[in-house]
Amino acid sequence: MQTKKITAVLSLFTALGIGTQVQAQESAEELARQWDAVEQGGDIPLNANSPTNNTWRQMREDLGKGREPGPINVQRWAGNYPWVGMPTMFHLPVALTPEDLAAGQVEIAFMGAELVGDPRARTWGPAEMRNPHRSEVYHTWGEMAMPELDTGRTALSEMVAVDYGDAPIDPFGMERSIPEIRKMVREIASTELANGKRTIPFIIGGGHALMYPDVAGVADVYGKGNVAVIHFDAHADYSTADFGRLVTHGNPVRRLLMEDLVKPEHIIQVGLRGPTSTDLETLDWAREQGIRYHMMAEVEKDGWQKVMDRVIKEARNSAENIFISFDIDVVDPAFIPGTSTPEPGGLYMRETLPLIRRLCAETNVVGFELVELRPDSDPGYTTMLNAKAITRQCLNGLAVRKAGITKANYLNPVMTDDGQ
Ligand SMILES: [Mn+2]
Repeated sequence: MQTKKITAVLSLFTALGIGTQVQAQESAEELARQWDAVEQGGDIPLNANSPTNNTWRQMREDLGKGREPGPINVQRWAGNYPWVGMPTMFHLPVALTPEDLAAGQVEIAFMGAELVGDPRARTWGPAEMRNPHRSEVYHTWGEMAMPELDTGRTALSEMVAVDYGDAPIDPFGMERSIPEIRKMVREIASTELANGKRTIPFIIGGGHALMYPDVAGVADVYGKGNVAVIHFDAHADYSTADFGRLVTHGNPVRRLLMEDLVKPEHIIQVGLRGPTSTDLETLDWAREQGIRYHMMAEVEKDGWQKVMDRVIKEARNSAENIFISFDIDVVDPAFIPGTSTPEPGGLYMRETLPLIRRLCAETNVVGFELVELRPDSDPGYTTMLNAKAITRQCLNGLAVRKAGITKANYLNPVMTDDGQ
């Protein structure tokens, strides 16, 4: 019995390509020579013979086997608080295959992408988004879903949303993960719905190098130059200091432009104030390109309302499709200590929420990412509380749009006036 079990486990490992493969024996001298190449300025070799070389991206082949396609509700109880049950994004049902997305006519698919590859941690973001804590736990899916008290909409009841799981991530470097993330985003965005729209990927990160595969994956579907990026960030993210990397968390904007995936005039930046990846020279470059930016100095000079109106107007006059790239460090560190590059003097939550809601209600958002979460330096849980509120505000805006409300800056009259 025991032997039978072990044999079964071993054959499973063989099927997955794990462990049982005999590694080609290389001599100590040959192995040492790999370092010589690096010492002489060469590239870092990967060991293609390693039995675990590809396990992180080896997809299970039985994801849809033996069941009808469609979202799977993994919660046992029809109505309960999300600290009871399986942790998924907002307690949502899960989907595992493109067939699930199509069969369920899924409008929003959450996806985690814990992209690493930088010495300062940006880890646990997707896991913490699924982790129910404190007051935001009341915001859930199912019978216990509650409305937002500004629009009165209950997005997760009015729209079909799922947790699509995480992108495959090479835990020791990011170059190999990036094409895999792009593929998964493309897979979500390719799903055609009966209403003529497509599933909107909501990506939770992970470092901001994600902007490259996330926007590229959406542009693969909607076409090069057909997607505008509303980029919330303390930093401009067009650094030239890439240390030889194809893309880093400091330069995804530059990379998207280099590959003509996005037109410079379709980059609209909000909240810049940090000197890393931004200086007078890089701003000169951005102005020459035609990039639009709204720094905190502009907010100081003109006030938030004017800047917010400019962003909405520019977004509406840009490409037909909008991608929101939200680097959590755009918000003041008072509200979000849990990020790796905090910059004081940022947006308040009271400023952030209406702009996110309005963009998602008043423009055609086809993708959303929330990146640079670092919950291990979030002692008061404010970062995750606010990250979830920002995400919910976009869902809220999408529900307003779905309800056919076209009024600019819509707020439910009951919420803004007690009628007395
Ligand atoms: Mn960034």
